[in-house]
Amino acid sequence: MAKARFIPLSGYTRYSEEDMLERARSFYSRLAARRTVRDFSDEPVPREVIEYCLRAAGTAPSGANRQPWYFVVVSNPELKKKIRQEAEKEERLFYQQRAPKEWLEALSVLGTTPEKPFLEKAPYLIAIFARKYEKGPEGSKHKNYYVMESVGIATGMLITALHWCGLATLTHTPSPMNFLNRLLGRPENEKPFLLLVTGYPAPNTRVPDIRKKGLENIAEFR
Ligand code: IYR
Repeated sequence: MAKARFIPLSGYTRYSEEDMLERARSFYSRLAARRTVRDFSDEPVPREVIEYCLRAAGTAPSGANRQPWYFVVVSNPELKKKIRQEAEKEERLFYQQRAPKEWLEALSVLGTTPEKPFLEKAPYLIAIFARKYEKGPEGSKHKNYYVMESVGIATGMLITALHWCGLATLTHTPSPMNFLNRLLGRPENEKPFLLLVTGYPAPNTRVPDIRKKGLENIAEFR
């Protein structure tokens, strides 16, 4: 069994209470300005920005530090087209057959449809995979822990990082999305988690008139 090794905590910054409050306020107001968009510009985005945002996501905490995530960044137009075709095939079935009435009702405020032009238009589709287990030599399997929690946290950090850089995102979950393994050549120990569409919003993009709950409705202190 590996023995725990410890090193000094470096890079930690403590702020005065006044500075903390200022940072908390301004971070909140930056994040509160984030909106999911479904209408993207095809303007290219520097790849290095995406690389740093992925590095930021890769700093996420994870169960037993297994870092059970894998990101495939798709910009190739033919590949984006194939992803769109497969996603729309599933989405048509979802909207026309699979989705219960109650679900469609819940979605009605968003105005979503099975048409997903953004999958070809946006410069980057980031396919996020959750690695259920790791493969050792001779076919042995090593379980990962809290995989969905870990990948969810990393995805949240990725969305935050991209927003911080001025990029818009759309968390897209065609269901089922196993086709991503096939199109992107990912192994069976990886489960598609979501497709994060990224780029600049199209000029004059409009978004649904929906609000976030206030603090009093999402938290309490005891
Ligand atoms: N995957 C479908 C449906 C959809 C489901 C949820 I939950 C949303 O918040 C939004 C859409 C689609 O992308 O249209």
